[in-house]
Amino acid sequence: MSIYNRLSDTSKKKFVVLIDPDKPTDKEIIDIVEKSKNVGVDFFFVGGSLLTTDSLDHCIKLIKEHSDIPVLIFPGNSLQISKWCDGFLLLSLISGRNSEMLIGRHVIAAPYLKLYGNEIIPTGYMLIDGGCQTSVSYMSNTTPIPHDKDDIAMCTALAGEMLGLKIIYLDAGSGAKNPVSAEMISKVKRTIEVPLIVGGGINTPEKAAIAVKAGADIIVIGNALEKSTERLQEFAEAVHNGNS
Ligand code: 1GP
Repeated sequence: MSIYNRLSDTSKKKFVVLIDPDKPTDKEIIDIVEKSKNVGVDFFFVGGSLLTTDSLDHCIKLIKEHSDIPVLIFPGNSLQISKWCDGFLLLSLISGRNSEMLIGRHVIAAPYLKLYGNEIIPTGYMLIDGGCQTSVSYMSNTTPIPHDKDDIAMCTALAGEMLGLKIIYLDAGSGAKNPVSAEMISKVKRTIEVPLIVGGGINTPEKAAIAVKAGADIIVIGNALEKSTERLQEFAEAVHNGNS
């Protein structure tokens, strides 16, 4: 089954663990991978707004040595490409108006992605204000959609879908103070037919449950699990218990 078919099976809510390859040691990566297998994590996303080491390939290979959970690159820039991943979220940052993030970087990355034969997931990536400046909004030089402007988010997601993007990702940014609101998630979900990923600032299982209940199909957790894996199982249950 293709990665996209798995992502778009919306009958089952998906739990994604985001790993920033720069941060953890090998031992920490193996630890979270082993624990992830036990609790039924559906995918790993790997990437970061700014990588300062040449760790992407190594991180992906290490994850794959220890599990069969698919690994998707969630790229922070066009250098974050690897032939070892199972899929690649080709992000068009549709909440912003920076042409480099809408198409420019993609032109540079496209021949390498073709060469590596990665499965490409064309993704409408939308940054939502999470109450603080995040690395991704700074690095992408884009302004997030205001937290309470549900109508702008709905129309942006709809336009992304109409342009042919296969999945929409609402992201408050890693470490956001406030996650995307339940109201916005639910309105965007009702507006589009493609699967909806939600992440950024979901730092408790309770917040994950709220996002799932509001209509998120796929939940991404990064920061909270970097700090501690203690609540990994609770996160998994919060997401998977939302299955319809
Ligand atoms: C960020 O959606 C991801 O792009 C995850 O965010 O690190 O805050 O969980 P957190």
